[in-house]
Amino acid sequence: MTTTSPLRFAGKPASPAANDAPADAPAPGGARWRVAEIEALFALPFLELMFRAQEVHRAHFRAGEVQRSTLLSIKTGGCSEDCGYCSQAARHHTGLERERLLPLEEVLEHARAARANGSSRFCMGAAWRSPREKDLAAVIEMVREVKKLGLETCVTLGMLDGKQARQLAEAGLDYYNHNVDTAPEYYGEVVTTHTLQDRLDTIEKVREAGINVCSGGIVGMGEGQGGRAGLIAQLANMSPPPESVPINKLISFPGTPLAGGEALDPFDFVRTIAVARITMPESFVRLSAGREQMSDELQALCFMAGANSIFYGERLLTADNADAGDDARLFARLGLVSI
Ligand code: SAM
Ligand code: DTB
Ligand code: SF4
Repeated sequence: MTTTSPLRFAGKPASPAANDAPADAPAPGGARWRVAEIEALFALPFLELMFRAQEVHRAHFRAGEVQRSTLLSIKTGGCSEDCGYCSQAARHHTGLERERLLPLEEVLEHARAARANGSSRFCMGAAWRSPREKDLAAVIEMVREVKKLGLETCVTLGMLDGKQARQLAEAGLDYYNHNVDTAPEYYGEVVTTHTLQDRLDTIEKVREAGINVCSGGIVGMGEGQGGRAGLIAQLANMSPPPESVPINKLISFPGTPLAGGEALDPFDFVRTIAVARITMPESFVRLSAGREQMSDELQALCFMAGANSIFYGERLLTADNADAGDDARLFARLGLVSI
């Protein structure tokens, strides 16, 4: 089972030259990782790749320590954007009920429960292209109050301008999540209502405001190994790379354009984690969406490959997450420690 026939990405990469250059040629624009080098990592025999990822992981982190974040969708559905994987796009008919921004007290109840469950970070997600002034003011209040509970805060609200990023920084926001999601040459095949450059601009504004960056992507959209190499290259070549790198496995929602594609070889998911670990040695690599469909053994391989963060708790945004009780048992069986 491999992703040899791309789902939608039938076209050739827009800039094949970068892929064709010899691995020892100087990287363009001062980039530290050439796509060809990253492709070479993906092409390593599985056990060799795992060994290298473990070496890098142990040189930078204590093995077995896993950070836990809990997610809450604070504003669900009805999004103006057309991201091909997303259950929350208004134009996709996924049967999802659109909801208003949650009231502060309800958010705090979830945050207290997350803290009681041993999460160190609380991530609030909103299905917006970008936040309106009134909505941002309400989210800022949530950030302030969640921080008072002693939790790290993360929000993902869509595109931001510089002023909005500074406002969030002033409220003490710790992380902003904004994913690049796939390789540059494929972005336009997945989303048409905004560009990859829009997303990179937001990430830059977040960075300039002094907020930690959480940025990653989705695998299993039919992108192939070259597409996964392009995704990792973008992230690893950010200066600095994101502090937090969520690697999501596509959750296939009936009614979305990307539903029903060919299944990803689970080892290719593990390879993506390992390559992220090797190329971003100091970042937390998060084993993110799709975990509820993974066996304990597959998750253990992801931890071996260098994943050291998970989403913990019963829900992601609109999809179910792995069961918290099962996670606690898995941590005990593997001797993992939550940080
Ligand atoms: N609207 C904001 C945005 O697009 O950044 C925040 C919410 S959006 C749902 C956050 C991220 O969730 C996306 O960038 C994508 O990586 C991930 N995601 C969304 N739907 C997914 C799916 N079906 N499978 C895997 N990951 C998904
Ligand atoms: C990220 O990279 N993954 C999270 C978080 N950032 C916001 C979201 C996953 C969403 C999975 C699909 C859903 O629950 O709707
Ligand atoms: Fe909207 Fe974010 Fe979903 Fe795209 S990924 S449709 S921007 S909620």
